[in-house]
Amino acid sequence: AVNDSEVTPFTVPSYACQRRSTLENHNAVLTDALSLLAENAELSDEDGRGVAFRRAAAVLKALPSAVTNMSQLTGLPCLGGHSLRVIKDILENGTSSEVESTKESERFKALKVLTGIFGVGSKTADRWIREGIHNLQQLRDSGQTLNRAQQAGLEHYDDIKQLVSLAEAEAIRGIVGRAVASVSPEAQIVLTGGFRRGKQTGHDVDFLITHPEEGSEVGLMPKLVSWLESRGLLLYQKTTRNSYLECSEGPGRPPSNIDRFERCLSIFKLSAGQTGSGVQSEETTASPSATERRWRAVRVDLVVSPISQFAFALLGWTGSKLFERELRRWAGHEKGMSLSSHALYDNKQGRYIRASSEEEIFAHLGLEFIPPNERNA
Ligand code: DCP
Ligand code: MG
Repeated sequence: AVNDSEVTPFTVPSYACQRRSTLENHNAVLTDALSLLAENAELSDEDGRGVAFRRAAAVLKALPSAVTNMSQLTGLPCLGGHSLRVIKDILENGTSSEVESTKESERFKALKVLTGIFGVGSKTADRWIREGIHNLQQLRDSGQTLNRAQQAGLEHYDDIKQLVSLAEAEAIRGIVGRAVASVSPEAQIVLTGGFRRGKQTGHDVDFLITHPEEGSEVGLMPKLVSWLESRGLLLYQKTTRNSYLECSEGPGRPPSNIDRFERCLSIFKLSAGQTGSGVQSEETTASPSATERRWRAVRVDLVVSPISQFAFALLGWTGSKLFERELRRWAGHEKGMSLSSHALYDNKQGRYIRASSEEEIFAHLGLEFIPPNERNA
């Protein structure tokens, strides 16, 4: 007789925002494979396929133990035929031929390298690849016109592709925190993104800034950026204005999912002396120029939110990206509401629902509160 425990199917709720997804993952081999296919789909502008693979990976991440048998997957949500074939392939052969061939394909490798340049998206990378550009040297030799972001991205490529450590993120929080305090003493700054979810590394550092008095956050970003720039701390920055106006949306025009906060995308210059342990990790010593230098470049995102929208902004900027997407899908499909990083809108009642904490937003959505470290879907 077959061991019962081996064929007992797992059960998992459909939406990632109904699940507690810690950083613990008993199915990393499977989820890495599905994530690679998701990445390939996203880089090829096939977002629908990308989300399908991301959802499938998130379901496997949420399982309490490693999958050993296809029968355990019976009845699980979000596992489409394509994902199931990939999982079956790996369980039976140790690898998936589709994943291996994607990983080795020249197109995927070129898309990864080119979109790894800050300021380069999949459309630009695709155009360059069609023009025969597959790597950084070919890009430099091609004479392609690069915008300011892309020039900075190319210049700091090696630094930016290195993961940021928690120690580095905290050092930057210290510096940006001092800058914020000096331009607006009452203002508050929070580390968001992956670090708020308890990750030890990230590809960038995300901050959300607000002021306890509504309206006093206006003008904060330019002052903050000037403070940082005057001290030579920004290698690149581009600030975009807040374009969110609640009244212009009005009833029947629910808030879109696009963020319209005042936002600064930057490349921060972090000096070696500013992190407790120094900025050089073992892996970064590969580049001789990096070992001579006493600093590294780090991608830093700054967002300023009015206090009235702060809870929505905090929830929206904590991620993970899939968790956010699933929250919005839940709101729309299950509750007839529209959720964005600015507001929650009840489509039936035709009104905005206020909230001053993440807990309140989950409650309005009829969801159990999931703390940040369990949003790693
Ligand atoms: N986010 C968003 N809209 C965007 C960009 C990001 O809602 N246009 C949200 C979802 C992300 C969070 O902000 O989880 C931070 O974005 P990152 O790309 O920095 O993602 P993470 O911080 O989760 O990942 P990493 O640790 O790799 O930086
Ligand atoms: Mg981040």
